[in-house]
Amino acid sequence: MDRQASPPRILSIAGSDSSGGAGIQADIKTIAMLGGYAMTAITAVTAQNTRGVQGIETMHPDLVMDQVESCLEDIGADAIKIGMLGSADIAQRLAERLDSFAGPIVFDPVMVATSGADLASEATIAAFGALMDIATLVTPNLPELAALTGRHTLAEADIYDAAGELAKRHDTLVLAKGGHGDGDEIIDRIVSASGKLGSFGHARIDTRHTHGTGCTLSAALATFLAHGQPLTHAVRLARAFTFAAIENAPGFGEGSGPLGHQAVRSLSSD
Ligand code: PXL
Repeated sequence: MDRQASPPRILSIAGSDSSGGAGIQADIKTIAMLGGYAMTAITAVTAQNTRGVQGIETMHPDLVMDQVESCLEDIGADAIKIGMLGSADIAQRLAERLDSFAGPIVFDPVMVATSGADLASEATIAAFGALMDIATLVTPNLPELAALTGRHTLAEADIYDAAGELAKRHDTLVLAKGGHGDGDEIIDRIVSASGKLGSFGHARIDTRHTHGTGCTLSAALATFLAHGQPLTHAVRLARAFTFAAIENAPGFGEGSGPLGHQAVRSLSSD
C-alpha cells in the first residue's frame, strides 16, 4: 500500500458488541488494520458474548444523527458502512440524511446475530428499503436475501435472480454472500441492476468462530472502496482479509467466537 499522508476516513454506523467480535468493534479493528481512519455512530448497545445476546438498548435517533453530523461536518468521510440499525426510525432518518453523501455507502442488512439472536424488528427490516435505495452496495447473506425478496428459502439456482431483483428494485449493487449455503465452497455473487458482475469462491473453513464475519467483510469493503479500489477488486481484497481473519481466530469463548483481525498484517490495498 502506498503510504498515504492522509488515511481514508470511514464512518461506521452500527451496533456495539461488548464482546468485541462483531458490530462497531469488528468494524474499527478492520478499518484500522486496513489503513483507514475509523469513526463511529452507535445505533444500539448490546450486552453479548460468544454464547448470545444478553441485552440490547437502542439509542435515541437524535443521538445517532448527532453522531453522524459530528463526524461529517468536521472530519468528513470517504466511505460509510451501515450495519445494525436499532429501529425503523433510525433507518429512515439515516436514509434521508445520507441521500446527499457523495462517497460509497456499504449497507450490511443485519437481521440476526451469528448466535441466532434477533438484531432487527419487523418494522426495522421494513425500513431497510430506504437504505438500499441510497446504498452503493448491499451485502445480504442468503437468509437475509431470501427475506428481502419475500422468499421462504433460496435454492442455489435462484440466488442470482433474487440478488438481481433486489439490485433492480433499489438501483444498487448486491453482494449475495454464500456462507449460509451448503457445500465445501463458499460462493459470493455480485450483481448490478443491469446484470451479473461476477462470482468469488473460497473453500469453506471448518470453524465455529465466525462471529462478526459479515461486519468485518462490509467494513473491509467500505475501507477498500475509500482507498479508491475498483469494485470487484475491493470485493476480492475484502474477502481475503475476512478469510485471513477467520483463519486466525483466537478461539475465545464457548460459543461462536470472534475473528483474529489483529493477526492479518500482510494484506495491502494494492
Ligand atoms: O454480524 C451481525 C452483527 C451486527 N451488529 C452487532 C452484532 C452482530 C452479531 O452479533 O452483535 C452489534
